[in-house]
Amino acid sequence: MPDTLRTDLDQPALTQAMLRHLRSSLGKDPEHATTYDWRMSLALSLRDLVVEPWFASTRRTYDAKGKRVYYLSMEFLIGRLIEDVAINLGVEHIAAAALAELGQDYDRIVADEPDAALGNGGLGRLAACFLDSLSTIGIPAYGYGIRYEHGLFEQHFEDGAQVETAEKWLAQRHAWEFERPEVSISIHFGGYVSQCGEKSVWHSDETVLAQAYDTPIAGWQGKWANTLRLWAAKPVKLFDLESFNRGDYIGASRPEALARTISRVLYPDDTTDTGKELRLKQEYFFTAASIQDLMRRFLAEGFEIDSLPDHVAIQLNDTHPAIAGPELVRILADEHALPMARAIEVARKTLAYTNHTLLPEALERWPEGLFARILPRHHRIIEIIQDAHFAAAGTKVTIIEHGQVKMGELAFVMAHKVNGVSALHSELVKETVFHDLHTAYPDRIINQTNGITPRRWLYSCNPALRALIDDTIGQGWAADLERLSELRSSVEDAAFREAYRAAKRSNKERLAEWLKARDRITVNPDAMFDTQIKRIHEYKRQLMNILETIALWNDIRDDPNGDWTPRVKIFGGKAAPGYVMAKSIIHLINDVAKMLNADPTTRDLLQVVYPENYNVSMAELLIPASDLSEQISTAGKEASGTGNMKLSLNGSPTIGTLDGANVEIRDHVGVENFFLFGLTARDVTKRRSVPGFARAAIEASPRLARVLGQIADGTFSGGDSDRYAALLHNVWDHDYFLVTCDFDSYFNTQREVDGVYRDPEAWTRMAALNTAGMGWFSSDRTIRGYASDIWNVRPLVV
Ligand code: KOT
Repeated sequence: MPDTLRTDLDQPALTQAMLRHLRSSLGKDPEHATTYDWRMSLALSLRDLVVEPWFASTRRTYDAKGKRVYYLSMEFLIGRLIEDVAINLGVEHIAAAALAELGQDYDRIVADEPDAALGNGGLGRLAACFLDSLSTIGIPAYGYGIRYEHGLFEQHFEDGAQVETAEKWLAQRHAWEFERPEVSISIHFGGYVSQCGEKSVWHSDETVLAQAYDTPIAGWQGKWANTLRLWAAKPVKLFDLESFNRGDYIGASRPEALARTISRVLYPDDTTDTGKELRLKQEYFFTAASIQDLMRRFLAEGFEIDSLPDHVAIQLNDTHPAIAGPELVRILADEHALPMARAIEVARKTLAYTNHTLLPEALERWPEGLFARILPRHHRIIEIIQDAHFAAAGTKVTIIEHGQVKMGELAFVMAHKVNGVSALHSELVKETVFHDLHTAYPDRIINQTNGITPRRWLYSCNPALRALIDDTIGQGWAADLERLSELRSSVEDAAFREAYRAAKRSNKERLAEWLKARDRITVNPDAMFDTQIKRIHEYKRQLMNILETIALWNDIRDDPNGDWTPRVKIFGGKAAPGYVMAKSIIHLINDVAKMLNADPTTRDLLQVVYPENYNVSMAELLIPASDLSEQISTAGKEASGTGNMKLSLNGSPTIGTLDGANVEIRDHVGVENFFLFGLTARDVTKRRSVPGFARAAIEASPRLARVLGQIADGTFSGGDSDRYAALLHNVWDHDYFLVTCDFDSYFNTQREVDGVYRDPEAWTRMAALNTAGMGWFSSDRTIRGYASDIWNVRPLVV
């Protein structure tokens, strides 16, 4: 089947649809239409095309009485949708032609769309890839989340330091959603619980409404479309007229302001625990709305209440929706009179939980007092769940302990399956965070290695490589990514390698133009583009990368006529606003960039580029243009990584540690096509127990010692020797993430990379074998794994 679908839609029809929307939805005539107006009319015209498959999918699910999957996630990091939808419907060329006829440029219109940035990083982007795959495979599914008024903050650099401003994606109309005022669900907080005979009655003292907004998510070739349902918080009483009439205008709008606060803003933390009351309310708000909504749908079909697990699978994206356990038990027991033990059993068979991190600071815990005040009935139910678990498993693992409610333990106990997100991570989950629970329930923890959607992360973002793959192995690989292995036989063909290089070159030129236009930065596309793009975190070790950059700069200055391999070091990523050390690392990268990029002896050989406000759309530009992928986390700390998959798929070999999914990527692309360095997870644990390990490593590495000395003496901070004092103290005396121990190994491996890059044929072979080896990392494969091993659902379309 060709990679195009809507053969019934031709370009004149789309042109007419856009002109119609321009008039009737935007109220504009073509002469006065702005870029925004054209973009909206294109988006609305494309949305119209999704509606029919969307209705058909819903009908099909009802007719088949199919089991539905509910993916509960605090985050959906979607990015732009126009290109995504156009590609999935196979109308990309028609859309470009229609716009051209209207005197508009497709690329400019597409680039005008703001990113839907309802997530922080990997966890949220994974949820978005899963939505695409669920629809592509044809599994009846709903994504449930929060319609944040403000997504992830915008990042700016002021004198090299990160400054945050509010993101405003909803300042404009959002073209893709359908508002559902009729789907308004009451969510309760606070109050007390009374006993009425056997029955417990929760008398809450605060209520807000959860109102639904639906976005259809069409899969590949538009054969199936699921729903992303996001909840916005609204007040029960919009306006306090009594206060207004008294002249208290602020008091009059207080109910609305209070309620709306719940869905106002995405928490900007990635892998840290914020422990704020509002966060707990957000978690309960969207989870309770989702559970009520799915229960209503389930009951409307007339099934017996305890057949719930046969018709519903609920997946918890980390512990943020873990309150789903007690909430479901509450509904089954309190509202449907199921005996408590049976309610717990039914809920457990329905729920499953994905763990995304081992970092202790990210494991959610709530002060018991706060929890009991906001959710008194759930607090009591958790005590009952804990007692039942004690009785059944004979373990000492508690859910409530030392005045804290531990959401990881709660999610584990209430799930029939718990999964990690890479082979290594899943083993570490068994050995570390959930060791005792794993012993008590040995079949519960399984692995589902993450994946990425090849539609967005190759087909759409890399048209040059897409065309070469089409020419080489034919079409159809975008929904059958393992077919990329057919490229292997072409890698020895010099003409293929030439074409592969040309595709990479054009992507690098595209990025160079974009950097020039946006940031007035000039980069040389002949240099190696060496890319580290991800959240800024100590465990991801951007610090090690910038220290290595300084060391290389020193070496070049010591021998300016040496045989150096020109590099552009590209960084992208945001730090949580309250994460002081991560912000200091950002400042250092920018300080180093300023110094190095101004050095006439080295700047053609080594450049540092850090474009501000990295997001999904920027990733779509950077990834196809990259030559080398930096995946250098301390072994055992990165649960999986998915950027590592995107870069390798697009032809960037990895320099990396044996961490997360790097291990499996290396197996798939071949160990000879992966630059491995550093300590293993086991070495890391051992090394940490050696007293003074950091100091010893620095003293054994003159290169590293010199770099640290330069930072200390203010070389990069205009003589300010205080700016990085805390950071340096941490490196010398603490270094929990073992930057010092891996430094030499990393530096030397980078020089190996230089050697291979100097041989374009060898490098192209390696890059192409990365593309050819990455088929397994499609999120379609991941979703099929969840469907068979956790959800027990089958696709309704083939
Ligand atoms: C954030 C807060 C609490 C618990 C976990 C997180 C978290 C984990 N946020 N993002 N992650 C990342 O999830 C990705 C998808 O599984 C992984 O690839 C990545 O390694 C995690 O760091």
